[in-house]
Amino acid sequence: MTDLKEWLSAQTTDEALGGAIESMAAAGAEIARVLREAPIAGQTGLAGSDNVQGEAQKALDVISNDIVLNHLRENPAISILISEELDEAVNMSSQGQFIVATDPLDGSSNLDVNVTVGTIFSVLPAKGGLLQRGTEQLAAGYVAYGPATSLVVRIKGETSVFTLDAQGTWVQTVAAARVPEASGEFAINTARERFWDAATTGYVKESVAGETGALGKRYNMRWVGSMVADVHRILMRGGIFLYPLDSETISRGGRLRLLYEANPMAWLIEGAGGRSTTGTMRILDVEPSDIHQRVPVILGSAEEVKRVEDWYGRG
Ligand code: AHM
Ligand code: MG
Repeated sequence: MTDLKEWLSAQTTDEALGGAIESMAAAGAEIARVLREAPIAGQTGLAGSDNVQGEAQKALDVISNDIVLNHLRENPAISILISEELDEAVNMSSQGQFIVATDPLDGSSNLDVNVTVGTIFSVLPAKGGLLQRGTEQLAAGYVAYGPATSLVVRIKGETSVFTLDAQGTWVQTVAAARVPEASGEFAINTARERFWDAATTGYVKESVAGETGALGKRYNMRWVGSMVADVHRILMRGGIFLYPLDSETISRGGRLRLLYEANPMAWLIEGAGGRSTTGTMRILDVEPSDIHQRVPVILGSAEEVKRVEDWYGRG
């Protein structure tokens, strides 16, 4: 069986890049330990502070952010950390060649009900500065804290899945994940229907019509409300995830964040043969203007994503 270390050395000769991924994997393993016993330790509920987007932080958001910070501080290859939980980018090692952008605990509103949450990360070259397009990513990954703790990571080639064993080793469990090109499952928060644009409404109506509609095909709907869980399902068995621009999120540019949610997920899904778009352009080509920038996110099975792009094309 291949472990993470072996996989990294086969993927890249850049030991520092492998080391950056190992630091995030170690942070993920530590966060998994904390989450497993958090209700016993009383680490639930609100921490009483707000993050940069004005949202209430859970105690575990803060704890996870600290864990990531500590692991990256120990790694001299990390120059800068961008985190959803921190207003400003944090300078780390002056010799470091990488920027890490992370959402240390995504989907944290699901914590109190024991539903899968995750840590998302993106690795960028430090010389490119804080605001780089997703195409510049050197690596990306996420850790999903579900029934098993999974690490999904991609450097350049395929997207690989590892599972944390009882000894703390990341064991490869899927060598090259493939998002099926076609699918009959979509993920969107349908409670937002009244805010949707014509393209989103058209796409969803057509899907819901099932075999009686123009597509002549039955669709199923899933929405965990935890991007990591929804994306992991899509990576393993196909489907499409949509958090499109709508009349409520339009003033903010979308709901999800470009640097540490949309870009790493798009990188992983594309590495598995899937597709990603804002509706009008490839997510990875979006030029960032702010480290906490938001963006519409549509990604998953290529045929479904193309169908959404088609709806946007009808303008
Ligand atoms: P967070 O970073 O504050 O946790 O928010 C991101 C999460 C995603 O995991 C998920 O896809 C989305 O928010 C759910 O949004 P909604 O509550 O509108 O369904
Ligand atoms: Mg989050």
